Amino acid sequence: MTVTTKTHVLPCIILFLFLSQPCFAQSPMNNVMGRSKQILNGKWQVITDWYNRGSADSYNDSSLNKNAFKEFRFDALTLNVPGDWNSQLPELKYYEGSVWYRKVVNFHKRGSKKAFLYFGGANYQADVYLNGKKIGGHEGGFTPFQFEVTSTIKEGNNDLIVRVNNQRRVDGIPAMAFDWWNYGGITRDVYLVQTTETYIDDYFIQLEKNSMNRIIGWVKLKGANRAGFVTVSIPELKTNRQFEVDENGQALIDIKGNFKLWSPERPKLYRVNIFSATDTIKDEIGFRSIQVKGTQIVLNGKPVFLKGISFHEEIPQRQGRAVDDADAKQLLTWAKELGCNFVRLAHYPQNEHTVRMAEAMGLMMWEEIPVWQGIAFNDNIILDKAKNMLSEMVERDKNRCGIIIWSLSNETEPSPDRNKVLTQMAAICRNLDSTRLVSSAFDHFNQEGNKITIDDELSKSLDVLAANKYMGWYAGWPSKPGEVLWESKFNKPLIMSEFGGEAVSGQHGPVDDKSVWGEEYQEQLYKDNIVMFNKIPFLAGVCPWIMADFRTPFRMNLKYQQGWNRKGLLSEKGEKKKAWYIIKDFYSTR
Ligand code: GCB
Repeated sequence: MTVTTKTHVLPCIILFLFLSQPCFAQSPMNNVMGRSKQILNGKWQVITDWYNRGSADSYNDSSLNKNAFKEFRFDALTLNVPGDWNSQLPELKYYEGSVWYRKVVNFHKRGSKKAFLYFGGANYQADVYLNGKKIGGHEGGFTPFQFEVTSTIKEGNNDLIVRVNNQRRVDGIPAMAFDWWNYGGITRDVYLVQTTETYIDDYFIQLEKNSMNRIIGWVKLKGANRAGFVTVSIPELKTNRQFEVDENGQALIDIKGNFKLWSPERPKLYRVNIFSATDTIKDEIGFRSIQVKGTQIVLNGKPVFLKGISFHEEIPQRQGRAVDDADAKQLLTWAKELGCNFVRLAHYPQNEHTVRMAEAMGLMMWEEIPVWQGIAFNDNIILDKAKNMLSEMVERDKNRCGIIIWSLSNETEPSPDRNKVLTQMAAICRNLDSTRLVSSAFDHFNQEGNKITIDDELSKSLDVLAANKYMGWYAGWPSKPGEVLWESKFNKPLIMSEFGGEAVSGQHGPVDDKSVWGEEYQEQLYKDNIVMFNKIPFLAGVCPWIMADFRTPFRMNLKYQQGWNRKGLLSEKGEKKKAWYIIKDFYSTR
């Protein structure tokens, strides 16, 4: 047993690095929620490692050998998982660094099953150790990761340790500055999943692009005995079809049916059961078609106007991350109350609970990866990292018909490096999933007088154009709102993916003076923007920024902001500002 004293810390780390194998997360299994699993949520013991002094070795067996001297030892300090650390301990409000988490996991092996540790998300970098061995690491705060632990986990108690670090980094995604709170921690559910030796790892069951009655997809098995057939059944349609598994463990699916199509008005989901020789998985899946025709977005063959709202994965009243179904319900109920048929999940893949609930509530979704301003596109590593995040997002949510748009980035400055990376990303995205639309939100336009032209070359690689334009807030009006002329060099639909302005709830002032942060100014700004929107012939949707005031160290105006971005239609307490009613009215007429 290593006794770690100050003088021993460094040799300990070196020894540890030498002994540990480089290991990374595997791509996570699909539909973890539908699996047989042990939920590892709850209180985890923690150690805050302010100066990053810890090595895994320092933490091994701390409870098993109580007499050993430990400078770092897990004791009475705990944090809830899932949860951010910033809102749980006052001294961690602004903390950006490492926290070590520990959980004793009681395990009982069932038959010849395989075991996996599955993390819904940990912000930003996670390193995972089981019974003193590093089992892998993961970078990226908003997508799931898993490790197979069949040979590492033992019957009875197991020591699971996770080091989470949320320091911002130049080559991170997002990078050094972003307009939201950098909540650190194991912010999503943790599961210990048991599967059969050969199991259904992944599947893609959606309508073929442009079709309303044909599913083209696949089921993938993992394990030693993959040969044979899989069955896909949709009991409500009396569909029960067998498909042969090829030598790579993949069965191609082709099912024709008379589906009731999913739509915001009727968010129909079907029970879909998938069987292999040794495994079964159930899901609720909807079917719809989404296309672009000229400048229109077309849902199930009919043009649709996206009545959207953006929100962060945050419960403002609690000043913390949204973590579960109850939190998702609060955010999505607000969106429904506003009259939305669409939500922009800003600015990163949000919790699977939220995505599933939004779909069940009839909300179309835009999901994006946190490629947000200031990204080091000139660094070769960025493409790899963005690619990982994109595929982890698409892999998790590709069976959610509510998702209609994958977005690659937000407000990136046009440059050869940026164009190269994002063009490749668009191709990668379509390769992962050819059935949805691809977009990216821009804030660079060619403006001359009252004429704003969308001319970003990256538009060629996108299906839907998206503009973040703060008319009346960051930019003054160049003319009367009804005289602003939007033009586009591309025959594609446009979503006004962000617009708005700040107001402190309960603060009042003149409609034409933004310096007082009054609700009346924000209300007028919304009215003016709507006048402008009504004149944009290729506008296919709008998405105000943002549903509720949100916390961000970006916003330090001591009088009005105090660490809050005040562009919410709702205050941090959920009070409706005047602008809320303007959008609600607008949506009721579209
Ligand atoms: C933007 C960003 C968003 C910010 C917002 C703002 O353009 O996309 O993340 O929070 O503006 O409030 O300025």
